[in-house]
Parts: sequence; C-alpha cells; structure tokens
Amino acid sequence: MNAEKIATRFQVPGRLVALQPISAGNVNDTYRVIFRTTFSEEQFILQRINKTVFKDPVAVMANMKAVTDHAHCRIEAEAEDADRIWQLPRVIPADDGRDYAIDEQGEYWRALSLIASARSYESLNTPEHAVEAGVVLGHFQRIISDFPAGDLQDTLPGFHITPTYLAQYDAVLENAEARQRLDHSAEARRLAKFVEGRREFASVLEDALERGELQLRPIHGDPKITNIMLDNFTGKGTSIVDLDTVKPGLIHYDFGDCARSSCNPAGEETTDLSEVFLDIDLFDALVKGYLREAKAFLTEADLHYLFDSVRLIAFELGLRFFADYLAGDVYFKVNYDGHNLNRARVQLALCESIEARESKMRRALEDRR
Ligand code: GN1
Ligand code: MG
Repeated sequence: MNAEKIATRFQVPGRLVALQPISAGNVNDTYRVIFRTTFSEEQFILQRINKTVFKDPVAVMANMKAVTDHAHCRIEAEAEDADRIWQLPRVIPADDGRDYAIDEQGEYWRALSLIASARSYESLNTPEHAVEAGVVLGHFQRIISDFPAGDLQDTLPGFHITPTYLAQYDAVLENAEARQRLDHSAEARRLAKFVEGRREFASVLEDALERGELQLRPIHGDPKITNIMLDNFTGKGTSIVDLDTVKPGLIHYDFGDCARSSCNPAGEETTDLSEVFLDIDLFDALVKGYLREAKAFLTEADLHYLFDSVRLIAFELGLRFFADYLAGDVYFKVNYDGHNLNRARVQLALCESIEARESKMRRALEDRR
C-alpha cells in the first residue's frame, strides 16, 4: 500500500495535503505528513517499520507506548519545576484504536506526533550544544529509570551486545563472497586487523553485567545526535525521538552511542578520515549536561564503565557496518557502493581516537561528578 493511503488510517482530523519523505534513518522509511481542516493544520511523522530488522512490530509498539505513557506522566508531574518545556513524541492511534496500521502487503506503519519548531543536527560543533545533548539523554534516562525493565519486551535480541556482533561477523566471514570482498580491499583487511586486536575488550560491559556490577534498565537504544532535538527559539534540548529501540539494556549503550555520535564533529557520513576524532571539549560538555540529570540514578559502578561504553559503542558500530559491508549490505540502507565500508572506517577511526584520549576522557568524567 502506498504511504498516502495508509496516512489516512490514523486518528488525525482533516484531510491529507502533503506527504514528504524524510531521508534520515538507516532502517525505517519515514515521512512528514500534513493534514488540514478549515482552521488548523496537523503535522505528524509516518513510518513503515522495517520488518527485516524488527521481527515483532507489535512488541516494538507496545514498548514504545508503555514507555512514552510513563515518560509523559513524569514530564507532567515535574513540569512546574522544570527549566523548560520537555516534549516527547506521542503514539497516534490508528482508526481501530491500535498503535499501528497494517497494509495489504502485511507491512506495519505507525504515526507519531511531530516535535515542531525544533531540529536536530548531523553533528555538533559547540560545547553549549553538547551540554544540551547530554541533558536530553540524561533527562530521558532519568524519567524512565523507575519504569520496570522487566515489563518491556526484548524486541531486538542481541542489540548492543558486542560479543554477539563479533560472532555474527565471524559467521559472515565463513561466506565465500564475504571473503572475496575482504581479499579485494586493502582497507577492509586493515579494518579486519583492527577488529582482531579488540576481541577481548568486546565483552567489557557484558562481563560487568554478568558479574552483577551493572543492571538492565529501560534504555532508548539509539540516542545518536540526530535523534536529539533542540528548540529553535531557546536553543535548549527539548526532546529525544526515534523510540523504536526502547527496550531493556545497559544505560551505557545509550551514553556510548550519544557520546560517539556527538563528539565527532565530522559526523558519521564523512569520507575524510583525517577529520574524524573525539573532541575532548565536546565530550567534557556532554558529560556535564548528562551527569546533571543522570547523577540522580547512576551507581558508582555505572560511572566506572562510562568511558568504556564510548570506546565500545564506536567499536561495535564500526564492526556492525563492516560486517554488513562484507555480507553485501543486508541490514543498513546504503546510497553508494562501499557505503557501509566507509561508515565502518569512520567509526573505527573514531574508536582509535577515543583510545588515544582515554586519560583525558576519564579525567573529564571524574571532574564532572
Ligand atoms: C540505525 O535507523 P537509525 O538510523 O535510527 C541503527 C542504530 C545505529 C544507527 C547508526 C535498529 O539507526 O543502532 O547506531 O543506525 N538502528 C538499528 O546510524 O539497528
Ligand atoms: Mg533508530
């Protein structure tokens, strides 16, 4: 079914006037939809859920609905004392009251309220912006920290479990075509060597979880900088979006993902590796904003593993892009040949830069406590 037809199946007043594809996102198809009545206009986000990635879209929507309902209550309860208006997308019900609509091909679609007069950035450049990104993540984690993780379903088994990605990478390399891709590219062989050198490190967070030092909590799952919205008028953080990876996990996956995406001014899509690095001033500012909100619920052990999480998530994403390149681009959407290889080069270069700045980053984390 086309997007126009499905857009009319949600509880939004008025008539459809426009539907614009939004290219952001490596997984789902996303559109901005405009409905009008005589006196008003309603804009919302329409998304087709990628079933190759999300095998159980109903569970994804159940998680999203439960966590956003909880978060909206917390935002309202704290509104009077808050230094800003916090926003969070709302799941717009379909005509039949469900949180999604299914088209004739069996594809699942959802509608979400739009965070208006706010925007996100591909990368950030000023420490002020980094503080705000940290505040947004810390605030979101804080207001969902009292939601029982056990009430959420595991909608993406293995998500952010780095040893599992390593095992998948090894399995991909069993394939003749993948080995050919590796043999034909000196750059791919260089990345493979980089990965080999970090096999032991890959389980740093999962080992801590197993030892009982860390616990599963509800997490966002994908708080990269492009999912953090700043208010157009005040410049302050106002919302976090892209909530389909909300599930039980380690808050470290979120912190690591936010930091690796926020503190590399070149962004994820650059082709110039010489521009890729972990900017320590941005990191310091991000930590300042994050801990302002997150200190309230983080344990000593949580704090101890924050540095490792940044190094690990950059490594993990590099590994995921690299394995997908070798597998023939089956997971992440690509725009050009070698796109996933290039994305992998960027994340692994960032990982290297994080390793080189370990002592400075640890000091920033200590000083901001
Ligand atoms: C994917 O779809 P998008 O762009 O929000 C991926 C994340 C990666 C991100 C890298 C479900 O997110 O884990 O960090 O690309 N989402 C999933 O840009 O795999
Ligand atoms: Mg996402």
